[in-house]
Amino acid sequence: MSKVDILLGLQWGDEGKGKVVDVLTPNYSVIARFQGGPNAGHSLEFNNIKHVLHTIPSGVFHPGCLNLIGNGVVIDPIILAEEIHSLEKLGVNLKKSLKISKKAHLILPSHRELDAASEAAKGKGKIGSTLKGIGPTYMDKTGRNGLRVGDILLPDFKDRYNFLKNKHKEILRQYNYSSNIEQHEEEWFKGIELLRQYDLIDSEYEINSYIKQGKRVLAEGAQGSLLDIDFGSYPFVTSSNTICAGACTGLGIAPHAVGEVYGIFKAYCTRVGSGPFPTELDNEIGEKMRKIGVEFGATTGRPRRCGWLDLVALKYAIMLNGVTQLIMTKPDVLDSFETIKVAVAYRVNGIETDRLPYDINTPIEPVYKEFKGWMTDISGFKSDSDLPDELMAYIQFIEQETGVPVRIISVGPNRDETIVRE
Ligand code: 2SA
Ligand code: MG
Repeated sequence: MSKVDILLGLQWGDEGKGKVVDVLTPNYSVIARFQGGPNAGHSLEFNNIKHVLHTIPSGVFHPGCLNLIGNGVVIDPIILAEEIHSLEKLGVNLKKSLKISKKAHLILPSHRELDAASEAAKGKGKIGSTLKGIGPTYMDKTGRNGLRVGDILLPDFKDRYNFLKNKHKEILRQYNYSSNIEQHEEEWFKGIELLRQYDLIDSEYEINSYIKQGKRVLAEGAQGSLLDIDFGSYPFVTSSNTICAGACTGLGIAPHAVGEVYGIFKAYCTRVGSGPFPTELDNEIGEKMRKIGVEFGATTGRPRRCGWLDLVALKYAIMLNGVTQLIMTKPDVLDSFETIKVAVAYRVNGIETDRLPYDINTPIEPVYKEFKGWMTDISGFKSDSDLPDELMAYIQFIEQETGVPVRIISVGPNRDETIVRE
């Protein structure tokens, strides 16, 4: 028997999961996605070429590794087909290395329209969704109306599709939203044809048999813990459980089958989309982080909001996930910052607290601890013994506060810019 290790983001996404999964893949036989869909943008870089994955797990660049899209994922056949084609151009053959759960739900062109209509209707209160149809697809899943990947094998699939589309059209009419669903249908059905050529499986059986055979499985999270549908700053969240528990429901594994939980966080914070961000720096310091860290949405290109590391939120995410090992990314972005701040508590209504308030409209004043910046280019460093003392002091403080060791430090986007600590 083996265990399933889980790697997930501890902030608002974009912590660098794609890169780290790609680095860890040689230790695993299977990489599995368990939630989210093409809202995700997982960036990987090697040989100085950047690759962005949306639906396909980040193990694809390692021959021999099996990539599984679990039942908890939502799939847009158009985007999946684009991803498959661009990977094929790079010589990656997915026919053998990609398997897809029959129970994963399908994003219809009308789901995307509904996402746009819902956001438009919200005006200033919009979620800032990626407009990929994620929310409406999960709504149909829990509302028991959805179409699943396995349905494409049924003789009446087209009828089911039309039934759901017409339902959506009715809702769009109520929104008074003029949509153009039919324009995307031809491409969507082409994507469905492509899907048919892949191994569509009962992934819960498959993954449990891998565990029995002692194969090593890594579950790859998308978005971040603070965007979790239950524990994020609702309603400014995504529509799936991004935390560790989501891997159990999104893959069909028992809690006791979970092994290590790798929690990945940036040395600072970013958030794309609306919602509270207590340590946000809406000034030249935040601008500097965005510029050096190239903080733009990997899916939408939107500029990401930037701010200092928030230990209150980080500890919350560590608690929810039972993180056993921490992975820190992008400290190199802070190489030229003379002072670095970390929020160690919040002041809410004049009272200091180490908890996130229930009401997201509650004004939060972060209580900061200041660190001296290292003012050194760390990008070429290969071992933690080379790292400047000021950075080590920063890391040790985080370890002390969270009680979890920082095992990996990523000092650049490339595969080889990774320090694994003993
Ligand atoms: P959605 O589309 O319904 O899931 O949006 C709901 C909220 O979740 C946020 N969200 C994300 N936040 C960070 N990164 C994501 N992936 C892309 C990236 C985002 C992009 O890697 O950069 O390109 O803009 C992601 N996906 C969803 C979203 O911003 C909403 O706040
Ligand atoms: Mg991303």
